[in-house]
Amino acid sequence: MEFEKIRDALKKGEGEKAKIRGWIYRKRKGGKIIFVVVRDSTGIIQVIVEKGKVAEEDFKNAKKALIESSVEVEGIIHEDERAPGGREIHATKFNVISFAEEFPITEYQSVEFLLDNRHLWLRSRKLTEVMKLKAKVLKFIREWFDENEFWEVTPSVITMNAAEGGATVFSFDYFGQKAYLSQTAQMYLEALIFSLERVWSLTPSFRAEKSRTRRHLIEYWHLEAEEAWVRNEENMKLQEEMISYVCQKVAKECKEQLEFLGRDPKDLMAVEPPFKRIKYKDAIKILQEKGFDIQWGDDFGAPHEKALVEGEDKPIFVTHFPAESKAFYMKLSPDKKSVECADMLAPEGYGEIIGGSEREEDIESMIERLKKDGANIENYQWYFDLRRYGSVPHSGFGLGMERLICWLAKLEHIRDATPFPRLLRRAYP
Ligand code: NSS
Repeated sequence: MEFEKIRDALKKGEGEKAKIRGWIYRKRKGGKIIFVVVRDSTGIIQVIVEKGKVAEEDFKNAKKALIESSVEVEGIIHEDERAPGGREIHATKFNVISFAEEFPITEYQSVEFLLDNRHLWLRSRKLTEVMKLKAKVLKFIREWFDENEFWEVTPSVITMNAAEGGATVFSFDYFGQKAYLSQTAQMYLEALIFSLERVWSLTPSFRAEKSRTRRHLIEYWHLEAEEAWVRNEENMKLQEEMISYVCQKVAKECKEQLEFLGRDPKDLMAVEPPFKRIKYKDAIKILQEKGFDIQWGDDFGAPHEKALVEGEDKPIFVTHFPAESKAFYMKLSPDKKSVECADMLAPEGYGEIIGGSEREEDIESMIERLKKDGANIENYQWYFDLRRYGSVPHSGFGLGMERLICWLAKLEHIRDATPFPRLLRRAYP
């Protein structure tokens, strides 16, 4: 008999044979009976190891094996309402593959301790469900891009351009030249639209954020798209369609994960186009009316973003931010003070999940703005070439995968949306 997944063993009936393998999740000892809950990637099942029903050696080993020991089990399915999943296995064989040492993680542990032991804490049910959800979300996003004629491309994460500004860029020595870890793939995606028209990529992005917040990672997975012949409004349309598609799919196909994480699928079913659009200048008025001390030109912090989505059950866009507060590549609006951009804010105060804009085509205007940030203009000549040879109106956006997962999975902190979070002063393990 082949090994089967615990999920499949749980579908079997009384008296059927089962053969599973996994790790000891919980254990309780009686005199002649040991209750061992075993987990694998698909679920947990209770195994009853009874003296006399298995070889003497197997019983001794089952007694000795600590939590997280790896095991192989053969036995007979027995239906029992009290067992998780309503079935248990009465073992006929209990083979310990590796005896675990005393597992360092017990019930109540500090956040720092769990982060130090991240490589082990990844086995927890919560992180397992989050990782599964993230994999599904990536699959749904891929489907959506595929159905909408986007090509997936693979830009470099080593670059000479700090597109999102010098303040948060990591630099390093590239054989005697100063290079950066990419903050965004955008400029490379822009180069690719001239042959492929609609492209997207998923790459790590790096931000040397000096602040400790619940929404910032130093390294995050950046999902970016760029579209030829598209202006700001259509760019927003694409984003709301993509996010709605993902929410609908997650609501329907990830019920198990959502239930465990405490997210009602109905919340996500409600997410469908169109999303509300608010101009930055009106957002400022709304915030002032709500009692915030904020003026035109100020950036939004978490409390502002939370106030703006109050009462909303789906994301909203805030558009037309002041040019000074945004990157050099965003197209200036006719008023020359604001830019053709949109931030998508998730409901429930999860904050900005997407930043996008129409792209500037005027080289002089970009140079002027780059100079203000002290950038080396020479490194941008290749980018200006894109405007010199057959420029077209185009737009794009960047989605922080972990920010999206935070919202969908109702996470308190972005660190749990990625297996090995890179945080201020933490790159271990
Ligand atoms: O800086 S962004 O707002 N925009 C860009 O990088 C554009 N160049 C993207 C583009 O148009 N192709 O970042 C985009 C998103 C932002 O909305 C967040 O969801 C996420 O990237 N982001 C982050 N997630 C986690 N941690 C940090 N530090 C972070 N910074 C941005």
